[in-house]
Amino acid sequence: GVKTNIDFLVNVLNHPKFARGDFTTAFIPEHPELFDISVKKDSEGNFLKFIAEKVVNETRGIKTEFDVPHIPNAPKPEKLSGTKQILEEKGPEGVVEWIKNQNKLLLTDTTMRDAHQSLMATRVRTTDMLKIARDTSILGKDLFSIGMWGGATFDVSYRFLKESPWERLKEIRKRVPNILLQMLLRGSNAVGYKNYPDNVIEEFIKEASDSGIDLFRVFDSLNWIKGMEVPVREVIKNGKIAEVCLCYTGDILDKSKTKYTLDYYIEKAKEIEAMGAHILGIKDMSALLKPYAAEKLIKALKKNISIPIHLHTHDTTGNGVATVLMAAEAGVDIIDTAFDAMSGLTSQPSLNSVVAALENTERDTKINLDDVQQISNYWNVVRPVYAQFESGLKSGSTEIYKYEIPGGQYSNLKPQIESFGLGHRFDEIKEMFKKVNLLVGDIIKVTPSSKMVSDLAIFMVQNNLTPENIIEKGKDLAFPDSVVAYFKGMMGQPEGGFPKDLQKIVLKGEEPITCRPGELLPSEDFDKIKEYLKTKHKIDATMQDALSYALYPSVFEDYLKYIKEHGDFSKLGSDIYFHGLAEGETCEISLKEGKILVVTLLQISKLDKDGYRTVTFEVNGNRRETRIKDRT
Ligand code: 3PY
Ligand code: ZN
Repeated sequence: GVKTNIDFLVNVLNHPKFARGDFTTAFIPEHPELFDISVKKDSEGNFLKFIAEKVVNETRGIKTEFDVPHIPNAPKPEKLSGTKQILEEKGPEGVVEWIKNQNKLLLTDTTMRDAHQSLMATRVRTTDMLKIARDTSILGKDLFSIGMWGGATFDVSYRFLKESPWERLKEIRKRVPNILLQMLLRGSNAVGYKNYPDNVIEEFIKEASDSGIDLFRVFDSLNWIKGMEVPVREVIKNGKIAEVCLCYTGDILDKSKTKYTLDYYIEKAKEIEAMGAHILGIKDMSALLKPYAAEKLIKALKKNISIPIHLHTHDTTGNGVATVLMAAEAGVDIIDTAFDAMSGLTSQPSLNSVVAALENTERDTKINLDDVQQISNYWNVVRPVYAQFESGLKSGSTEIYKYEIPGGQYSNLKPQIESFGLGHRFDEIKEMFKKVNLLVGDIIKVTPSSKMVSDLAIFMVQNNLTPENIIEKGKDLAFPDSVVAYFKGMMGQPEGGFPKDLQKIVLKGEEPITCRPGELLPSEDFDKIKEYLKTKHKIDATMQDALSYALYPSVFEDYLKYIKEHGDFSKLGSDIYFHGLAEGETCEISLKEGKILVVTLLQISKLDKDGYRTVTFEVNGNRRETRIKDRT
């Protein structure tokens, strides 16, 4: 009917190609999605339904009052030039040269990636980052880099936040023209938990480079150098900065520990320098690098390699700032920190504390404390909105030295274990984590190897297995996928090889591999993926879409389905996104079409005989009702 034709016309007019004037007569036949008039993205109804769902099934209209964060709106200096301009003008080698000429300690801020990954299960939404991004570029203009992508942020954006990580990168880049943007790449696992074919890694790095990433921090979850060759080569090929990591575990000060010694780290660092890395990253994901160990390590590395050193640590054990200061004293070039409102505990040590500690010393960061305080103030007000995702840890946890559990994983482990109904056995599982590490060969534990260790620890507690009886009892058990993948060699090769007995029990006759897993995996056919996405989801798939599908097929498809069925809520304020509206509360919602809705939640009705509740709103002066099934 008439309505159908109008919807079709709206779809045509809103199509980006049509809007750009970039179309031919084949435009309509080539875009079957134009006929898809069931989707009314951003429509008023979608938003009301979203809020009504939230209040009926989650909040019941009860909501804490959140303060509105102050956006500093700092005046833009005439020339806003930073590390990004050095990269653009002089390339990665120019950046390396520049770092070497600095006496000041250079700082990376991790607020938009590892800090929220470690403190609140990676849930910070793009909209909250964008509000402070421009100010960060001005008030934080002396930062070396901003860590804002990679690690778990890619998966979580699609899976839980229903927003595009690519969009996040693009929008932050627009607002931060002067500071290097940095991502964490899990070597051959990219931003996932398994090995991908080489062409996925290559295309991913190319696309991330083109979309705004300047510095790739690459690591391998077993410190297996071979596992990083493809990504490092690709980063260099794209003219970006390759920061290659040495993951730190154990304790070099403890003479009784003979596997991960100072010599082990020096040898690895030399290999990393030899593979063409621009910067050496020390990745202390579990906060095991004690202050005096940091001094010893950095001093030794400085003697043995000539590329700059970038230290990444966490504050899990409570010694974070001390480690940073000792590393600074020993000559480290760059340190990861987080704005104080987002620092400490399982996150990074506080940027503000480090800046203050080094004022008027040789390594003075020259960062203005009052300026960065304004950014901290913003995050201080944003953080309570995400309280439901915080782990509840109230203090540092020195027992981590014993268990060697990475920061992000430590804060996640308790809820994960509770979800298995094993909450009361948390201490036992931590002990088992330690035992399992030794059982699988005393390995580096970081995503995904750390997840394998916790999967096995939980599995052993569930099945009453012990290191003593696993060989006997494990014969009849199917081990978790991650454990099978590890012993098969699909995560790479651990230092010192696999324990052979357990490997046989887990693999049950299957042969392990010793080469790079990427060599065996068939290349991904991106054209085929694009074709599939076009047919199945009616989208004009870009390389970014195809990559997202290649990395996380079902997560990406669920995301597409969600957006299509429910709408895109990525621009909705986080207090509403997570907490809905309180009865009587009013909010403004901007629709993509440019329209603004002023929405008040009037009331939530009693349960009707069919198990539904009617939620009544006032929208721009008109009464609107939505009936929602009560699933609680
Ligand atoms: C990640 O891989 O996401 C990490 O942060 C590892 O420490
Ligand atoms: Zn980390």
